Amino acid sequence: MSGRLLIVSNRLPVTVSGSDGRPVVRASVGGLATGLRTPHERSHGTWIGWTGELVELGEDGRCELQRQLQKRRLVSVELSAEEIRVYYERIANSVLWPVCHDRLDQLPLRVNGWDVYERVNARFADAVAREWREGDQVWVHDYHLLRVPALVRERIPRARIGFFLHIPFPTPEIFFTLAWRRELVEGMLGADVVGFHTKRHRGHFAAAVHRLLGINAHANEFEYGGRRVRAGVFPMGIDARDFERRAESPAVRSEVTRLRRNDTGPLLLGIDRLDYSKGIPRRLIAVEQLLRRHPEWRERVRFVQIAVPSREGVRAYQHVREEVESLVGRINGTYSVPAWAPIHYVHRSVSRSVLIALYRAADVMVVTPVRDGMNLVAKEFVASRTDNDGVLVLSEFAGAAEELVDSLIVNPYDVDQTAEAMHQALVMAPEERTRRMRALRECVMKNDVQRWAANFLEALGE
Ligand code: ADQ
Repeated sequence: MSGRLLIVSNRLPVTVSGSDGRPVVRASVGGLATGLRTPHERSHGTWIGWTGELVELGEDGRCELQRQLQKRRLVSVELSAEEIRVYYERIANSVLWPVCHDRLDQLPLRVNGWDVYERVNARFADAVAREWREGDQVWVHDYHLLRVPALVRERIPRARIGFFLHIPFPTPEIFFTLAWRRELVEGMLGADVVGFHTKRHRGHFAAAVHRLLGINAHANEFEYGGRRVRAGVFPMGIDARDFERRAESPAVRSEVTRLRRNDTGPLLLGIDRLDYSKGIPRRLIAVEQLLRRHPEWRERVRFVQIAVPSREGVRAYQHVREEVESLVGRINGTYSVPAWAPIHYVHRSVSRSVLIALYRAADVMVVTPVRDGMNLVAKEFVASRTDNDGVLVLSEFAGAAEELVDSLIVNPYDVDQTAEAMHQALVMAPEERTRRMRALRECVMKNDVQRWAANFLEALGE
């Protein structure tokens, strides 16, 4: 690649906190931040995004923040309180997120604010136009910025632009409920390469383009606006070597021993952001069904659910939290005895070493979203299992199911089937567990996040 890479995402790959009015900038550990770190550094490019809501910094603090961001070659796009509320919390998280996860029931009754979404997307495009130099490539990420590729194209017609959607593209029937369906699709078509996690999401996109604009794809390419737009499939991976290395570390080993202490019963594990797309309520009911149908697991099996607080300002997220907590209470109330409870529910984020220790200690990892773009938790579990043990129960509606075919695939809406898969995982013979885990590991270790970024950028460079 000759030019630089300009990465554009809603959030910058850092978190900013404050101490005594001075900013503290820390690198994020998220998948995107890790995967794009190398291309960002190697190409000496810029990363354009929002810092997240800032604590009170004062004039000096703000200057200091700009200096620190500049050192990391990050450019911040600032959002007003109203823009955060409308562009981020309403349009992105309360409208686009539920529609892309097939949850029309979560939509507000009246949707307005597309003008604010457009205005913020235009601000990101302006920032790109200021940074762009001849030969640079632009890589835009996710549903917050669906209009950005077209808006950059307006400003720099000859720019090389890529777009990647991290969440599902729903079927046209569902996508068409959005008043701005046409503008959004045209926004994405501003790119030269539009990437998805799975063939299914790409298929839905192609069907939407056909029905809205009458354009057919040939060999996954559209002729649009006198250009060729390629729709590609790039399943995202994780920093698999890093998980593998940490899983072997003394800190993780001693944490596994601590988790396992005084306990001989098997451990089932769920780890998610607390989001209605992740299928936590039905997963809890499946655990209940497991205890009902297979009483031999009572007072033996433990289900640990870690749910990271997420988007707490959005009402739908408060509802899902209440639903989960009431189910945990009901199921524990029914099945617990003084020395044992079936469900251990933790509503907070855990450190990376505890996270990996949990992956290592689990007998069965239960990943049952009702809809998920990819789901990196499933891959993190696999990468952490250098012991070639542990069983993955995986929803057919997670993008990861297209690749991780050696897991036990379930339909999360079929609670009885999910409960039976948990049972099957618990009684699975060691040889079969090993055979399946080896196959899963081969896939996850090979198709890691570095490879994902390299594949996308190669397609963009063609
Ligand atoms: P998410 O919906 O956030 O991502 P996911 O892919 O599972 O979902 O990634 C979650 C990340 O958060 C993982 O790296 C995980 O380790 C971390 N995490 C989860 N729970 C945690 C906890 N309790 N404590 C600490 N860390 C925790 C969106 C899409 C996905 C897509 C990704 C990447 O919704 O479908 O896979 O982007 O494209």
